[in-house]
Order: sequence, then structure tokens, then C-alpha cells
Amino acid sequence: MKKILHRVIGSSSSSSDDIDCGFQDIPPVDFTTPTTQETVDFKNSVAKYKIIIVGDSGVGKTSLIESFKNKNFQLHTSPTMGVDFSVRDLKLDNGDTVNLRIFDSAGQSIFREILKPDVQGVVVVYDITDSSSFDSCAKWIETAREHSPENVKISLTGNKSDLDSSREVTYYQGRDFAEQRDVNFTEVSAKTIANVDKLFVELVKRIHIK
Ligand SMILES: Nc1nc2c(ncn2[C@@H]2O[C@H](COP(=O)(O)OP(=O)(O)O)[C@@H](O)[C@H]2O)c(=O)[nH]1
Ligand SMILES: [Mg+2]
Repeated sequence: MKKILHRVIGSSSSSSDDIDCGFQDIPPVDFTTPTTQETVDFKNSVAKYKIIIVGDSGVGKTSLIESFKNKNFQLHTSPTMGVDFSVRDLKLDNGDTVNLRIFDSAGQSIFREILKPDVQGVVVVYDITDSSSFDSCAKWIETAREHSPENVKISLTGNKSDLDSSREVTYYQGRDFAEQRDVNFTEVSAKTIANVDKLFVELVKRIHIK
């Protein structure tokens, strides 16, 4: 069966009533395809997963999601209010297609509400040029573990790797901290898109391939 794809982007909301909005009926699309409209076959969609992006304000959470979704960087100047979500289908190299709902949260209380009971992945983001955002990650990881199912997969992510000359957190600090907390680690740049696909694909593989 063939259908036209429409990318689905959730709207901002400050109400937790709007958070559990259900899946959008969209067909899967190979995430490497940069076009916004195309014909795709959606009979092979095998799983639906919920992923949440958290971290201090300004670390680049919204930018990361935009980069992953659109494969380009759009300047974000306005802070996220409440929760945004995006829906994206991802084709894995074993041929499975998974449907992702990616939630972009602002604020701890909302974050706790979205986590339970059905989140499968959490991306904890800091800004490599801002050590205080790195210091906050212990708290974000702790909150994620406390309020989500036991088998949740967590990725620690240092964003803005393009700003290496202003770096305050070394790669090794990030990697060692992730090892101590038993979470995955990647450095990415929402701006250059470096490692952004890798981050999401690896997280989804850990969720999907049990
Ligand atoms: N140089 C650079 N700037 C970035 C990157 N990601 C985000 N930014 C900028 O950092 C600021 C905060 O980004 P935003 O996505 O709104 O952060 P959020 O509050 O975590 O959602 C914006 O000015 C972005 O343009 C990146 O990878 N590199
Ligand atoms: Mg934001």
C-alpha cells in the first residue's frame, strides 16, 4: 500500500493533558531521505517508541530534534514552553521500521509526567561549552531513572561539538561520567549534524534489539 508522507510535528503545550497525544498515522520513511514528501510503503512498521530529550535550557534540545528530523540546522531563539513532540519513522539496517515519538521537554515537573509509564529512551543533553549544564546531568539521569520504567535506555549527549575552541567539558570527562552512570555517550553537533543520526539510531537499536 502506498501513501503520501506528511511529516507530523506536534505543537507546544504547557498542559500535561496534552502530552499523551497518541501516535500519528504516518507511514514509515527512510530517515536518510531529506525530502518532505514522498511515496513510501508502510506495511513493515514494527514498533512504536517514545523518547524524551532533557537537559538544561539552552543546551540545544530543540535544535537536536530539528536536526534529526530535517537534516539541517535552524536557529532557535525562543525557549520551548512546556512540551513539543515530533513524530519520525526510522528504518533500521535489519529492515525493521520503528516509529518514534520524540518529546522535547522544558522543566523538571513536566519531564516527570511524560516519563511514566511508557518511555523507552531518554537523551540527557549538555552543552560542551557550559560546564554547569554538564554538572546538571547527574540530576537529569537520576530523575530519568526514578520516574521511568526499569529498562529505560539513557544516552548522555554532549552537544555543540562544533564549538571545540570554547569547550569547557572534555570528551573524556563526558565519556567517563557516562561510564560511571552506566549510560551510553556521544558528542554531537546539532549545527553541523555530526553524529546526530548516530545518536538516535544507536539509542533505538538498544531499545528495539533486546
Ligand atoms: N554552535 C552551536 N549552537 C547550537 C547548537 N545547538 C543549539 N545551538 C544554539 O544554542 C541555543 C539554544 O538552542 P535550543 O535548541 O533552543 O536549546 P534548548 O533550550 O535546549 O531547546 C540556540 O541559540 C541554538 O542556535 C550546536 O550544535 N552548535
Ligand atoms: Mg527548547
